[in-house]
Amino acid sequence: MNSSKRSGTVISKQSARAPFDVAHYRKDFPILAQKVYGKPLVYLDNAATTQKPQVVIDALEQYYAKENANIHRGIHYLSQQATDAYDDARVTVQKFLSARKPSEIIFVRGATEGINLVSQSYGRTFLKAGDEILITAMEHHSNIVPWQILCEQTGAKLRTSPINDDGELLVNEFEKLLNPKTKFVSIAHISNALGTINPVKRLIQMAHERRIPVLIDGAQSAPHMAVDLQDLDCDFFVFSGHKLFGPTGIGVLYGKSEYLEKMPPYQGGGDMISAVTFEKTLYNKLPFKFEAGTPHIAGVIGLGAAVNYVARIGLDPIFAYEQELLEYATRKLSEVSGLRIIGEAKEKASIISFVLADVHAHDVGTILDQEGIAIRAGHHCAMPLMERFGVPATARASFAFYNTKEEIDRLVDGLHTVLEVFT
Ligand code: C6P
Repeated sequence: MNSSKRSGTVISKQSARAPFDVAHYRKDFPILAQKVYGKPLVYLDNAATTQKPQVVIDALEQYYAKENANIHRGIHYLSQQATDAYDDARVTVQKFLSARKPSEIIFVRGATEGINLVSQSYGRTFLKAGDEILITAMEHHSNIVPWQILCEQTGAKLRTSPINDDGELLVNEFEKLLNPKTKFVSIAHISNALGTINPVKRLIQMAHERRIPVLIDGAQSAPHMAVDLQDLDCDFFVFSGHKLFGPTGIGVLYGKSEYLEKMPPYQGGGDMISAVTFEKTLYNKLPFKFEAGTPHIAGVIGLGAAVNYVARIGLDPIFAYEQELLEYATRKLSEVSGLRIIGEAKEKASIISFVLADVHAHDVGTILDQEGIAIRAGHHCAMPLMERFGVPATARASFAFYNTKEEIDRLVDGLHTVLEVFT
């Protein structure tokens, strides 16, 4: 999978073939140069959160050292500076995702808050008892629980589209589940626990043929592949800044303005109003209607810096390089005795979940940690998915564009150490 148009992603052959200067990019991330327990850090927990390049750290420092002020309120110099930087970041994100207008970009705390906003604002307004919400069997808890809460509140019903043993969505089953009662579809672009890339463009088309709105959870896609929202044509899209080399506590909800205009505010407070009396409040226009209170200004500015940084490298070369890492790691890990990869979809992002003989995933993670290797072990906030595969937990290595094949070799050596300890 190194060229062509897929799932709303355009991979340019030319840029995908250019040599990827990983040694150069690694220098942008100060944290990667450190040692853990006296050993060079190997950071393979990028699906949980990614490391921050110096430009992002500098942007945060610059804001607090030179520009700190509240936005959209002050008439003084600093407030203007902060407001400009905040508003510029919105345009940066809009262009990054190819959204139609900046006002369709709402800053939220992260993917989780974005989904909760849609479920509460759209869902509570437009769904009723007997309606159905369709998700998939590979969703993160953030794309399950908000819909369950909505179901409790409205009497709507949550349906789940099944997957096969490789961790691929059964598209025919998905289509069969779409019926006149289906009033909302919410799907992960990429599974955080399996790495599966869902054919979201096709799924969105299927839902749209039945006039059903679709939310795409882009927490794992936006940092690793080019996303063109106009091409995808989803109605909502969410991602988290901290997985995209930006700060924690900031993320994005994209919504088509025709939906956002019809939706009531999620929270009330400052900045989301145009006029308030004790009798009635008139709400502000988009996007401010959904940004009540003083936002995470530094976070937004930091996210803007992260997006600019990633866009300069290019998502197509990043995706192509990460595919190389995925192929290499899949081959090397498959050679480790007793290792079983969970999630072998044909279309995969650079995430590998596995179980190692009968060693508990937490023990795998703990011993690798002693070797300076950071992975994640557990249910990855996808407990129903673990149940589907009959495992309580997996170990998960997830790669970013600053990882190297040498680091994968270190992971494999670390797994042999685990086996020596436990057998
Ligand atoms: N997955 C992982 O280690 P927040 O916490 O709001 O930034 O992102 C939530 C979320 C939503 N959807 C998907 C597909 C995700 O992967 C995540 C976060 C992390 O896999 C933390 S559990």
